[in-house]
Amino acid sequence: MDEKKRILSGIQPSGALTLGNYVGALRNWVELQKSDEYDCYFMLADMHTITVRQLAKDFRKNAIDLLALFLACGLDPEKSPIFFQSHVPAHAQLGWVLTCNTYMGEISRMSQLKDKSQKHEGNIYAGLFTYPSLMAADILLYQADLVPVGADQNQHLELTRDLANRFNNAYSETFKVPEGYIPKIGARVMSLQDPTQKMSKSDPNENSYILMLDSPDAVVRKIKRAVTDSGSEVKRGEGKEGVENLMSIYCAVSGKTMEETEAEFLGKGYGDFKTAVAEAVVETLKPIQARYNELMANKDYLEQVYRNGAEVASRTAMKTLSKVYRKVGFIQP
Ligand code: ATP
Ligand code: LTN
Repeated sequence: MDEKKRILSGIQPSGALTLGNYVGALRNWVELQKSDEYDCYFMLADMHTITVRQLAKDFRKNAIDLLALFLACGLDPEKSPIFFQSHVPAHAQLGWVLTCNTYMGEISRMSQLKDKSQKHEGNIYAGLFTYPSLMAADILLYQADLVPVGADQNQHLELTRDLANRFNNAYSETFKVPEGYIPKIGARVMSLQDPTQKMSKSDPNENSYILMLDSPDAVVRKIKRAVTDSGSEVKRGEGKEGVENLMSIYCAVSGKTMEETEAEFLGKGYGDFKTAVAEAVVETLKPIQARYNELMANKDYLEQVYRNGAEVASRTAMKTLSKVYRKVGFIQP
């Protein structure tokens, strides 16, 4: 019997991937998969993306782009299914059952709902509201033990755990109650222009984020322009959030600790430090971008990856869904 712990995570194909998505989530997926200690499922959360209106042409491009980036970052489709959420109907099916077990009160408290409804004011669909119960379905369908995500997803994970416990108590043991896996460094990469805000691909100011596909020139320019403070010391501290954010980016891509970084730049100014951060980021992105370009030239391979992924994922998902349907009392078809 397979004793390995299960992992499920997802990223939305809602636009170009940022360095925040990479160090907060994707990079950890690669490490966890490599460790061979887990049985992993990696999902492109395309059904979540349509909670905000998408232009079909751009949406299709973003979806294939993200798949190629998953592979370019090192995810191995031979080891784990990599699939589109919309290709596994059980997500929508369990999502509905869980929506019917979610209180209006608890779902209204989600802070991502508040953020996104402010951003899309006048254009807020009900899917944005019920989105967390679909995310819970994504996780619970696979009986995941661990969910590697950035810190901003904590609240959604809490709700997932509450829903799992609620269902288990009401209908008997059905779902594994999952834990989050949130990295120590890079769980919340901040905007380069405003270190009180999360780095976000939907930020209108393109100097605020680094994209995984940014050219070396763009990376250097954006890091040079990043907000620091009027001091000159590379260290953590009150009022030094901008520097600290650059330090955590540096640590995340170089593998160094914050202490090592402070020691390395002792007596040096922000100019030297920013040059080093930019170089380290460029070096991290270079092989990923090269691999991405190769993969984008091989659409047949990408298609094979997601088709195969959906087939394997569907089998696991259906096992849970059938149990749930039986327990809630649906007549067997
Ligand atoms: P948006 O910025 O448009 O709100 P998003 O990037 O937050 O989108 P996703 O693409 O679904 O949303 O996020 C995918 C993963 O990346 C999640 O695990 C999320 O926690 C993580 N993530 C997103 N932004 C950051 C960040 N700035 N720092 C660390 N992790 C992040
Ligand atoms: N909600 C996440 C994306 C997401 C996800 C998931 C993450 C959808 N389903 C399941 C982990 C597990 C986001 O917007 N960042």
